[in-house]
Amino acid sequence: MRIHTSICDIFGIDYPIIQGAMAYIAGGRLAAAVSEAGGMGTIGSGNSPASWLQEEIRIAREITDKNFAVNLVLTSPYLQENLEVVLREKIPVVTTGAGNPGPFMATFKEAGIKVVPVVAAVALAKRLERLGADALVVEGMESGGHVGEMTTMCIVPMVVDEVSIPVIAAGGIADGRGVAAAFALGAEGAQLGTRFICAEEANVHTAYQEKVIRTRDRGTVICGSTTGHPVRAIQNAFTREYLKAENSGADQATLMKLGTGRYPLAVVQGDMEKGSIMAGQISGLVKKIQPAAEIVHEVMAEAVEILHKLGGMPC
Ligand code: TUI
Repeated sequence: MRIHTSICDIFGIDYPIIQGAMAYIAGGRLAAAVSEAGGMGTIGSGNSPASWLQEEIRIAREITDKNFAVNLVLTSPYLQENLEVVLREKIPVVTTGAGNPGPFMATFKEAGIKVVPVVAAVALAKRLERLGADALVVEGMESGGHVGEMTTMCIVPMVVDEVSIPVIAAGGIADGRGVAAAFALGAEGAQLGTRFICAEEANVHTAYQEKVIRTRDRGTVICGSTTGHPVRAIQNAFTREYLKAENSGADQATLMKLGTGRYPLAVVQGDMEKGSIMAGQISGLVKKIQPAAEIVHEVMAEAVEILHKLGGMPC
């Protein structure tokens, strides 16, 4: 049995597995490895400038002829220049995060780009469907990085009931059980981020990967709820300091200063105490560092086996 859904046709891929766009960590090498394995790789442009994105696209294209996506973070100071790179390089699929891509929808559509906004609520999902979104990633607050307020279990079926375009479930998915559950909720694809932090091809300090592997249930926290930009990260000296300041009523400027530069500190320098180690709650299920292709194949095989077993359950 092979799982083939509308997402495979829209993206031109073999398996309805999307690698989540983790800023900087998901560079060209990871995206290309996932796409080569039959899933959808995504380059995470995060807060990086266009020169970074341009180089990662070049790296990916050297490794694979297959489609890969680029994710644009709508709060990035480099959004406009990254958008221009996407158009110039004729990237076939764009995902967006951390905001409403409504103002850019016409530009993407005119360029023939498939647009897949990441949403965390029903109202925005419906609005973006009307504006021409080709599919949606619906992300629960189990995910790492910027989070909404709803859980995957609740928000995915709610959006599925309200839109006609395909839905990809995200947040809290790291193995075949999660992928099978996503299909049960009515999604036609699943996006995995945290598991791919521990891919060999991820652009990340080994200490970050080892930290994800050591993290158990209740090992992540949400910082920044009072700023309007809540972020999930693995608990450490930085999150304790930040939450202490936040809980004692620190103003926005203080919090901004406290948080600036913390992500590169973790990703590039491997500082596991002072850095911000963004990762999802599902870190507790991630066991080892392995090639991205192995993750794609393992997860798909597991999902197929579970769906097969469920099909044969007595009822
Ligand atoms: O985008 C994410 N997660 C992210 S983006 C990000 S940026 C960054 N990371 C590291 C270093 C520097 C920068 C980190 N994590 N997830 C997708 C997502 N989007 N989840 C929730 C949302 C969302 C939230 C509000 C989507 C739309 C939205 O709309 C609000 C509105 O304006 O209606």
